[in-house]
Amino acid sequence: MPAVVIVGAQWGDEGKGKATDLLGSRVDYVVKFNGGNNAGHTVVIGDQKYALHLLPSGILSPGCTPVIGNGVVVDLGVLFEEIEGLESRGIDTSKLVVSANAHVIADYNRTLDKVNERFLGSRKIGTTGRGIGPTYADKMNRQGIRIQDLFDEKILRAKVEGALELKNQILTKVYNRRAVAVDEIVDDLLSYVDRLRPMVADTSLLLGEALDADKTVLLEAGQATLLDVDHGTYPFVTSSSATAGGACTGSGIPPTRLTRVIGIVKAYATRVGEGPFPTELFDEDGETLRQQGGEFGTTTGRPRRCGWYDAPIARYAARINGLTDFVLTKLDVLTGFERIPVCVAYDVDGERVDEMPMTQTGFHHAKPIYEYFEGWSEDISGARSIDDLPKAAQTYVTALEEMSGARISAIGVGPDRDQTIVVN
Ligand code: 2SA
Ligand code: GDP
Ligand code: MG
Repeated sequence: MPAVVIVGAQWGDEGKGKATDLLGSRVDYVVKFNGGNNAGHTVVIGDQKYALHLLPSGILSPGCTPVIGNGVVVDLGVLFEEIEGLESRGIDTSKLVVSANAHVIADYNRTLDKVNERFLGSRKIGTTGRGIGPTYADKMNRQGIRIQDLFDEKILRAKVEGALELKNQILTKVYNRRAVAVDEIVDDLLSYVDRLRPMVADTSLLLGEALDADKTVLLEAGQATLLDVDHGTYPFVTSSSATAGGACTGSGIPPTRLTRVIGIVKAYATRVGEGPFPTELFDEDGETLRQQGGEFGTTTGRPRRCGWYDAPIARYAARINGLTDFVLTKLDVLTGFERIPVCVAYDVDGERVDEMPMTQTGFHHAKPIYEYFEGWSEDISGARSIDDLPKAAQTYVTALEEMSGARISAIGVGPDRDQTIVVN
């Protein structure tokens, strides 16, 4: 009855999609438990490339049941667009199950996300503009619309009316926008009901029964540890629980049933949006990482900020998530650098700090203390065992493992499913 969690150990885009897809061919259920269509996973299978935003990566593995858990916020337009896109490429999506307790992203939440950001000006978060924050705010404020509400028009209308009462005041009086009509929202949401009905289930019951029957469940995080609303670089975070704890609350699988927690970590670091990033590079090396690593957002196409590997962050992720192991990705992207710096600790206002600083101000002030590793120039994309890697790459991987607080069980040397070294 294994329940395995996959989380991002940095700021996202570590390659969780590929790792989930790799394991997905051997599991019975893949569950998305947080976030919404702000996520972007690119999965490459042979000559086919798939960009997924809302659907769990397990949708690409025949035999696997993909589940959208209660912790997810669902944009119904995007859901059906993605389903249709995959179906037209011959992918069977009929097994998809959606939690009755998941929240829906209403059109006014997308509007509010964009106008909030504009209003914040230089204090903006750099969100994806998909309505994620306002939808989670409604959930916490007990004004959210859940999937199950769509099946009772009277309840749906009452909830939309309630949600719009204050929002229309804010939209018209603060943001100078037009008021949103209740009918507009209700009609839009109801237009999905017939297609949605067969997919909706009590997913925590479904998953509990699956584990009882010795099935394997993979829980796939969107975003990452440093973007988690509690444990990330608040306020420069997403609005959901992207860590292992969130896998439980966002799926209804209790902590005592989790058997493995895998942290996906890139051989360097990237971040999208605003917020502190101690190892960020503003020079040619940063541009080389961006180009060689294809570091552009899957959802918005935004260029990702790039920097060197930050070991205190990886250790933090290992601790917060209770990682059993790391999957190290994109080692191939470092090929060609003569010398590779790794941040081993921070200098915070003249003091050496070995762990993630306690306060955000401390983290904003953190300057990386680097250790330098010899690079390699050989193409490593064909390596399938540690012994196939040049000595310098082996030394780099061993050093990261020692610094980061959990063993490395696999190494990515290219985007393809097969371009992976499994470490025994
Ligand atoms: P939001 O939209 O409220 O979740 O934004 C809040 C912060 O979270 C960051 N965030 C992300 N960072 C990296 N990748 C993400 N997904 C896409 C991808 C990004 C894209 O996988 O490529 O396409 O631009 C993602 N989603 C949210 C965001 O940048 C804000 O800092
Ligand atoms: P996610 O959000 O964590 O799933 O990651 P994304 O899909 O947004 O970004 C990771 C990108 O790196 C994708 O384009 C993957 O195809 C690619 N990728 C994953 N693993 C590797 C790897 O080991 N090497 C290289 N070169 N690319 C990889
Ligand atoms: Mg991504």
